Amino acid sequence: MDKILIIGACGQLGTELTLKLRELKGTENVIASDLRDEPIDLLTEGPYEKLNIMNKEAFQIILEKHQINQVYHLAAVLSAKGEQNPHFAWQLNMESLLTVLEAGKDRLKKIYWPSSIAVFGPDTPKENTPQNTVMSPNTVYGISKLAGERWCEYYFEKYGVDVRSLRYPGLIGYKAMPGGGTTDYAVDIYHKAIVGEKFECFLSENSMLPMMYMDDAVKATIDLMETDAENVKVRSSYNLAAMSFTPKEIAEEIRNHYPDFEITYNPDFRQKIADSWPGSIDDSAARNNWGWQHKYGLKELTETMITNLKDTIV
Ligand code: AKB
Repeated sequence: MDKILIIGACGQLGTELTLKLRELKGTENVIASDLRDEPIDLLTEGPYEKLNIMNKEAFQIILEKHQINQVYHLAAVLSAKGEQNPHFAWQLNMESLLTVLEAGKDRLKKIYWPSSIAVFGPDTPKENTPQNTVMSPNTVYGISKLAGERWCEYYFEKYGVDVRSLRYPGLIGYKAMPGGGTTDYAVDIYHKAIVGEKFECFLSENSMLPMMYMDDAVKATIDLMETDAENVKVRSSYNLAAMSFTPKEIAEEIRNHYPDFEITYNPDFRQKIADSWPGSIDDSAARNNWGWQHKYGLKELTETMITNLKDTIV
């Protein structure tokens, strides 16, 4: 039986992944953990542990207590926040991964760890970015994700640790807010639109970035974790894609629902980060190796975000 620990369960992806895994594996078999004393409201029904993953001892105690055999390690400092405190971001993102990978040597059957399009940089081909290409990240987040990918492959090759990973694009969902990313505008914009407010975008109107609706991201993650090990041919991290759009395009799509919606542009330091990332991603390896398929494009994303946010907020 799988006993799963989610590290960073109260975050944007963690919340939705925990809910889905509890539905699939049984609430009692999925232990949420995060820095907070108590879980967020959506996660109060199942087991919860307060955990700072920098505390290796506390991590070991939780593994032992719940007889954990799978870990989803989602805790990280993201791209924009990482630039404010680079050393801390490096320390947290790297040390926590190594702690989890070490546990993979004996106790854990499988590990999931997210990478990101941030592993790419200004020298990377921008369109249809291949799985294997020039990688020259220039954010501390991107550097830590690229180094993390190398560590994942190393632990798989050297110690047989079954660690699996996806390079997420910007993730957009309505259940939990993102924090500290460059793609966060694409969540905030919906929150402003449904309450009839004007949106000031911190990226310029033509900044094209790869994005994905949360249900697709959760599905990809669980599909990758559930597929037979022999199908997982990439042990660094898989490119993953669904749609790409600019702030101007998402605003136009929102205007199909709210014709008076207004957007202004005031690019800040995050513009440089966005400019260094690809506009679109070639994820054919994921599609060919374990059958990845996305469901949501910009139109479906916008309909779903607006319908659900209207129910929860307005
Ligand atoms: C960020 O913007 O930092 C993240 C990411 C693309 O990894 N959403």
